[in-house]
Amino acid sequence: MKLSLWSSLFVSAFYLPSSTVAQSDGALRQPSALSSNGNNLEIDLSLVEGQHNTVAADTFNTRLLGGTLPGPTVRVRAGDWLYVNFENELNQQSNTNTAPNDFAFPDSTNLHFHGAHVSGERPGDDTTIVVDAGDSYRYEVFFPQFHLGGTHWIHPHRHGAGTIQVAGGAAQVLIVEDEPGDVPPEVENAEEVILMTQLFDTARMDSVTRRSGDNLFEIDSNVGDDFILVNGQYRPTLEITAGEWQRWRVVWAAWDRNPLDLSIQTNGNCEVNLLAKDGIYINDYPRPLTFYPISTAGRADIMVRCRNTGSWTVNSYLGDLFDLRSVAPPGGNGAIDVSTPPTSNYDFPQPTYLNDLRNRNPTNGCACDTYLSNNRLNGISYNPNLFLHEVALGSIVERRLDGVANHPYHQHVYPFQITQFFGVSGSDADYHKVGDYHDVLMVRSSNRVNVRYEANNFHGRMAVHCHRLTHSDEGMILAEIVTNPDDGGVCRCSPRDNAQGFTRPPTSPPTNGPQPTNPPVPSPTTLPTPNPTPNPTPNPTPNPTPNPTPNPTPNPTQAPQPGVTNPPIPDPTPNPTPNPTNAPPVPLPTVAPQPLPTTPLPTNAPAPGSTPTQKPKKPKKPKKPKTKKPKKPKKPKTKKPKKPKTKRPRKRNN
Ligand SMILES: [Cu+2]
Repeated sequence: MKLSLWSSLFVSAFYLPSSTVAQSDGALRQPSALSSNGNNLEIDLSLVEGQHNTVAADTFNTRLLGGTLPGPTVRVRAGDWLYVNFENELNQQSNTNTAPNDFAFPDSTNLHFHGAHVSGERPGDDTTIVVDAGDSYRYEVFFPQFHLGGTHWIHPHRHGAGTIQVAGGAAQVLIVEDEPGDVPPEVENAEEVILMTQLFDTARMDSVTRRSGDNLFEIDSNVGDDFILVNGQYRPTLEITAGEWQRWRVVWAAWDRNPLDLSIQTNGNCEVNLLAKDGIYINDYPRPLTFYPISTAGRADIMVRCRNTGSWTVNSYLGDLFDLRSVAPPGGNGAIDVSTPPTSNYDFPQPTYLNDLRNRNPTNGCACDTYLSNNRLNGISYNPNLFLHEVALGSIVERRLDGVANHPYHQHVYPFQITQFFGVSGSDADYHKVGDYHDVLMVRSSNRVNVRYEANNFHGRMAVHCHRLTHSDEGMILAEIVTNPDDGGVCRCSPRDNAQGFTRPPTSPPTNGPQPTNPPVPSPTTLPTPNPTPNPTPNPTPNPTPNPTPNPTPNPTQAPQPGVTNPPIPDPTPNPTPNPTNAPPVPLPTVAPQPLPTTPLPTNAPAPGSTPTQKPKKPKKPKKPKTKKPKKPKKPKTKKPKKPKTKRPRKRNN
């Protein structure tokens, strides 16, 4: 916007500090990438102290994944194992906060694979894993052959430290590649642009660091209390060639309340269509939209093509986010051809974990209320040994969410389909439609939303929480537990208020489930789990419950027993969980802390009873995980050239 000379002088003289002048970090850059060659991906990744350079801040000292902001993009393919040799290279500061459900443990960490449909059990996406300063952990994450291509992200998820680490910039994009034919030609051929957007809020971080007892994070902003960086850059410029499609992979890698409210206003000079949300293709692409209220932690894939040259500002809720500059095609006479419309009614792959559940009834007992309020879910504060709801594997599950006008509700492992709103309106109604799948959802105009998911692939822990990480760190996080009906697993709800929750019922491993092509290999390099933290986060339940657990574990105070009733499992969890019985004395928990999986589930394997429509994947060249010991400081591998698109038959389910 052009201001007159007088008003410019007036504004700068009276309203803005002298340092607040138009600033930019220049042309938009893409994060570096670590790519699967189609045969699994093994990476070394560290959380380290680092400095970030941007015109937005003079001093910017923080914690970074891979040493950069954002960290390197991780690109995997369906059917891959992702092995992450993860090291926490932070130094443990003295006197940091260790209080439960508070901003605490700033130098302790772990990883979450946000949006990935993968196991929530270790050595996969289990966010109860704790990697303390100086320790390491080898994540082994299996992306099923039927995993849909999409845009996700990776960030630390250590309870108490989520805010300080994510809000400090520790995050990276995770992409599951499309297979040939998965997407329409204009999408497959589009230039890809990653737009990793991260919020920095100096005032909030002052409070978070103070309560955490942290002296590492330090930021000296030039541009006010809060600002958003795109790929680590302040107000960069994105160039697009007129007449050509770009696929924007927008990640709102955030931790606070506000949806991104991405606004792409080009006066009709550019076509702008929603393609996918939270890494899942919508069922009515191309959905033309210029305003995107992407929930905290959500993603939007957006197709953009400009018919004219020109320059426009793309905004977020904080104002200018980046400039979009459309330039004439090189070489020719400037002819711009936009005559071919985007593909309509495209048959995107629809794996069974993304089945349309709008007209299918929830399984008996599987429709439960989940109420987000007062830093609790259904009145329960964080407790890693307690589960909010139990789900029998194979069930269609309904969650009647209450509180989503203020709390971005997020599910790990299983994304969910919106099945009913209660009063949605305005831009919310354009962006959020019944039938859409999400993994995180806040809808300002509809405090109540019903969602469904089909629990048809993975057993075990499935974290659910508010993605305002300030709330989550203060207790607004629990997990649901998916159990095997063969072992008595049923659907059960915790009531909305004064809920008791459920402990993990005894389960036995599936007996004849399909095996992953690359079964988990005992990995001698896997380091033992970091020792139990001196102050275990497991707390006595805040609301002592008079009743014993519905399924009391035999001898909960005894150490986990090797499979007495179950056949020996190869490679029992190499990472023993902190033994609750060794914890310092705590007031008698009324819900007995259970030794975590007495019977380790082969959680990375497709569950038994996985739908037969998911054909076993084509055998890949067997590749053993490398057995090398993770080396100490090792920089992320350099980007490999994007591999040529080879035909790898996609298993479609429908
Ligand atoms: Cu919240």
